[in-house]
Amino acid sequence: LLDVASRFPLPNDGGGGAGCRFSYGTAGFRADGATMPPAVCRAGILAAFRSLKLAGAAVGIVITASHNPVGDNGVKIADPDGGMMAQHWESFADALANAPDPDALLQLVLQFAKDEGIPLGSHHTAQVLLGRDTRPTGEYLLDAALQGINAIVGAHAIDMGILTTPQLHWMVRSKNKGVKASESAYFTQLINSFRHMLELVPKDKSGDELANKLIVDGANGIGGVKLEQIKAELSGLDILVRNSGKEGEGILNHMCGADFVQKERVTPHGFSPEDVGVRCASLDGDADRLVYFRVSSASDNKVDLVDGDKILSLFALFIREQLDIINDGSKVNKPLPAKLGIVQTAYANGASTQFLKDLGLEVVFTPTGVKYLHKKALEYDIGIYFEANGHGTVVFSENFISQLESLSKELSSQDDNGSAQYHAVMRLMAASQLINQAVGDALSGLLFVEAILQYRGWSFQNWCELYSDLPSRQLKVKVIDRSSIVTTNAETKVSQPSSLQELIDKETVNYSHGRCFVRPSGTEDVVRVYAEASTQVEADSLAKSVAQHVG
Ligand code: 16G
Ligand code: ZN
Repeated sequence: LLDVASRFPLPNDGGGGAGCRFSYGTAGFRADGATMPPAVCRAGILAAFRSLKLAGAAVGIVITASHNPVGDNGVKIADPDGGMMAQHWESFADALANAPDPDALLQLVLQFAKDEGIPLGSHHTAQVLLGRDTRPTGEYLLDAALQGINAIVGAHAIDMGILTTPQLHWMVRSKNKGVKASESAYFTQLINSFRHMLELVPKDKSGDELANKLIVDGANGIGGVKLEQIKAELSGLDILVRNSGKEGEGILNHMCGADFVQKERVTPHGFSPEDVGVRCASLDGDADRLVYFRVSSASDNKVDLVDGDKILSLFALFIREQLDIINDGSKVNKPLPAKLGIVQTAYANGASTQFLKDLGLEVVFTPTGVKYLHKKALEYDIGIYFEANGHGTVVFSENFISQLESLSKELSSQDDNGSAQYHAVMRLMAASQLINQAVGDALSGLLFVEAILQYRGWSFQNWCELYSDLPSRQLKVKVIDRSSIVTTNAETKVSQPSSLQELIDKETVNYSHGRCFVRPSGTEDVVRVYAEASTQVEADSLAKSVAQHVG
């Protein structure tokens, strides 16, 4: 350990210097790629420890900075279930990344091992699967991670290569379930479950000629590369990938990708007025975010956006309908009680929340960040979560899956496998295979969207019309210390400074459908302001006046 730590000294002002202090935020450690090796090496040590603590279960390391510029990089750890690393280890992660010198690092590690009862020594094993995105610093950071892992006796690193973030999370989960954790197993699962979903589309639902055509903006990242690999096997879908990451097509996330399209609401690089009317999707640089859009007119570069909230609404509608079909079935002796929960954040457009509540669904809120939403979603038989920015998935409890399995057996033994109930059961089973259970996954989400649109015989227009978004505005405010703002109620209210919430309330009551909240960003040194109101002018004005109180 001493040896490895001395090979990766912290940058000069690291370990307490204000300019460079690593903090394990919502997305792990993230910074300029060139400054990352010490943090990534230490993340390797951390991951090996995590696996040792969990009796040698496989954990994961992903080297990516997602939608951020190509020069940035980052590292985060996946727990054995494929989800984010347990939150109570984050403070150890911070301490480890900022330990000022090799001796301090060694002391910290030994103390933590003692406090947590982590078994050290040659009889204990640890396994860490590693994946990285296409960033040029990835290979060099991978080496730093490997050195960190190998510094721990008994730890075994397995490099899975260049992958989307959700692929690596899926592999970690699969490995621990005793399922083959390879890329081909992942692809086979997507392709087969997508085919099952299409086989279950009612025969009368055939759309027009544009119905199967989809153009995908791959953000010049890894998602487009993977989609190119499997698209020929996705029968029933005609996919064209742009910004595919091929040499000369453009720079990762630059003027393209899900984050760009969702925030700027303009066409990504590579799209033109010729694409008017065609259904398009956009992934982010590591393919864990997905939004849809359509070039709105030939005269400007604006798009009609379908964000994470509307993807969630489509999923919720579909799942609710299948549950209703199952439970309305006269031949089912026992109904299938399912607790269906929808998880959103304060950024969810108010119109989406209203739409979901009008369907009679239970909608709950958590703070921003996948780790919070995912955890909440796991409390349900079927939990559907999405952030407006396109990160989300649907999680099915094991208990519910086994109930579906027994029901399908019961129905087919009664010769009922032509019935509507049986089809609905099979659709939910296929959906649970198609949609990534470990983490939000743009590729599996995209295929789920496409299957549902075909099932309903819906065009992009039908989907857009589910509800109309309330106009909204987001602003960033630079402050001296963003941690001076503390929020509560899933970030919808400010608790400190106490006077600020009163000021926000006073502004908000002046607007019809007014809603406004502020929160310190977890990834940038700013405070974010979000406002919503009946008109764009009002949303802008509400955001502006609240921003003045913050600044
Ligand atoms: C991270 C989060 C994302 C969240 C965003 C908020 C994960 C994997 N990613 O990118 O979910 O929306 O941070 O950023 O959790 P902010 O705190 O700067 O607004
Ligand atoms: Zn991402």
